[in-house]
Amino acid sequence: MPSCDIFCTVIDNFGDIGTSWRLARQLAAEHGWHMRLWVDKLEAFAHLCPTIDPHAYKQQVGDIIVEQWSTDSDIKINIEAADIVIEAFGCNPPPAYIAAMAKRAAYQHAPVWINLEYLSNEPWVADFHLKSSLHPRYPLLKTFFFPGLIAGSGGALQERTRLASQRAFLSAPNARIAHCASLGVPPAAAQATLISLFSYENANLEALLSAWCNSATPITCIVPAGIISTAVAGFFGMPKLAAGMVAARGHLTVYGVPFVEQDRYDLLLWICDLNFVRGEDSFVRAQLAQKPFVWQIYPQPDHAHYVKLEATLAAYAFALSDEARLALSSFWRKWNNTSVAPLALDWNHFWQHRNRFANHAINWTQTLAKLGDLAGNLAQFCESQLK
Ligand code: TRH
Repeated sequence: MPSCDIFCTVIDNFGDIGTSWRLARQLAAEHGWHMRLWVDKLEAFAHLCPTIDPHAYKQQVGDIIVEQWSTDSDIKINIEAADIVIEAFGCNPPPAYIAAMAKRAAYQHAPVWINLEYLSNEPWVADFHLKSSLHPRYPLLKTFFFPGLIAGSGGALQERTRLASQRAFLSAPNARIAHCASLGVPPAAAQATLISLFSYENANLEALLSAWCNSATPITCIVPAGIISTAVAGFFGMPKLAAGMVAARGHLTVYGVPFVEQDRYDLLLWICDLNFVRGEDSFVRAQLAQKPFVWQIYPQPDHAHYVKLEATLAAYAFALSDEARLALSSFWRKWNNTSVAPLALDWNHFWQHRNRFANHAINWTQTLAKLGDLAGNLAQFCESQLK
């Protein structure tokens, strides 16, 4: 089985390491690859994988070797390059490692070098996916792999066991109540809508929370610790909404919960009626959860994200009825504060379509399945290049 090194720099937040960690685990578990993951900020990694020791230079977590990637280790690298090298999101492996790749190319098969790009659904992705470029100095080809939700892209990460695990988990009596309890959230009223809220700072948060306070039926909102939990606390006039804290107004009750390890976060997405997600990895997991969701895209300074949001809406909302598609699109746009969203955030207009959104969320996973799973697509390509 091939060896593979993944390099990951944590730019900010958790998406870079979240995606790299998921990919590493899947390639090891489903494809038998010998995985080593190089990460520059282990403290960020420890948030979603608590067994990580943020101070260890080298450690083994399950089947995966995790190496701290620092300037220091860059100098110390005196190793053979792996069969397959994945740089997550154009992070540029250390020069010493690239030299080791070139050295290896001189006496055996050159490593298959992949640049795993950010997920995008813009039509040009299909033209660039799996295209290669030659290194300016060494006889090394770098291939660009584009995750996406559209035909011609590399697909999204979808573990083989995911669906069966989700079914088994949800078939347990009181799965929702038990998981809420494990997060310190008491059982909600039977008719309450359960919502998870994971997002960046958001100018429309107050409007959303006000709408929930005035909702005709009870809403229970679970907020993992982070930027948005502080903003939610502000709405209630509290200094913070830490794990274990609760606030209520009108028909809305919010609970602060801890930022939990990655697999437990999936369970939260599975039990909620609606999930607010952001960035890249939670966005994909919300789709796989087969539940309605609202996406806050990672904001870019030049508003490049507006185009990406529209491309995603075009793909995701395509099969909805006209009315439901409009309601979903205008709500997502408003939540992302885009220039094409002049109207106020209208919760009731959006949520009146909840049954359509719920059915669509289930059907959508069939569309995703047709694209194949990212790890499987990537493994197939890399292994074909090694022959
Ligand atoms: O943290 P993010 O905002 O990451 C972003 C995006 O990836 C963005 O595209 C990128 O440019 C930027 O990082 C640098 O959102 P994302 O992608 O959803 O990653 C969050 C990760 O955290 C995901 O793997 C799920 C995980 N998570 C947990 O493990 N536990 C939790 O309790 C929560 C709320 C999230």
